[in-house]
Amino acid sequence: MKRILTYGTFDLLHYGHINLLRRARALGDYLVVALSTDEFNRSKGKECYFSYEERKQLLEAIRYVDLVIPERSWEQKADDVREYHIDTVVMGSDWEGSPRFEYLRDLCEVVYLPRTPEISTSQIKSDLGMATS
Ligand code: C2G
Repeated sequence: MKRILTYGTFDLLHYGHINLLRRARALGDYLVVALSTDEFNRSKGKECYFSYEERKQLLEAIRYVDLVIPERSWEQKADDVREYHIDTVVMGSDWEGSPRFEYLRDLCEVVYLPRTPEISTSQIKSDLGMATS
């Protein structure tokens, strides 16, 4: 049973997120998504359109997602890998080589998947004339 873990905000869920989740799940048998809490997002200077509970509900409806847990800090990842017996952490290529993930190589595999071009939550917000943060 190969267990995969990924992190994200997943606000205004879109096909770029789905492409990531589908490919991450395909690398194993079980996918855990650590979802940024509203408080953690505020610390990242992000204000989500959907609350944590709304974003969690959307993620739990996706066939590729087996479990959603809260991401409350940058520092929890090693504990998450241990607690959920993770084999591989998967992120989009915008995180490629980031020290926020590379240190996990002592504990598990780290894989970066190509981002889906042309779509992002901030792009959606600007196209809709919403303030992006
Ligand atoms: N993503 C993608 N293609 C896009 C947009 C997003 O592959 N067009 C991927 C990102 O690379 C990320 C995941 O989808 O792996 C979630 O994206 P965000 O919600 O923007 O997550 P982010 O703000 O990068 O938060 O601790 C790490 C953070 O929680 C990651």
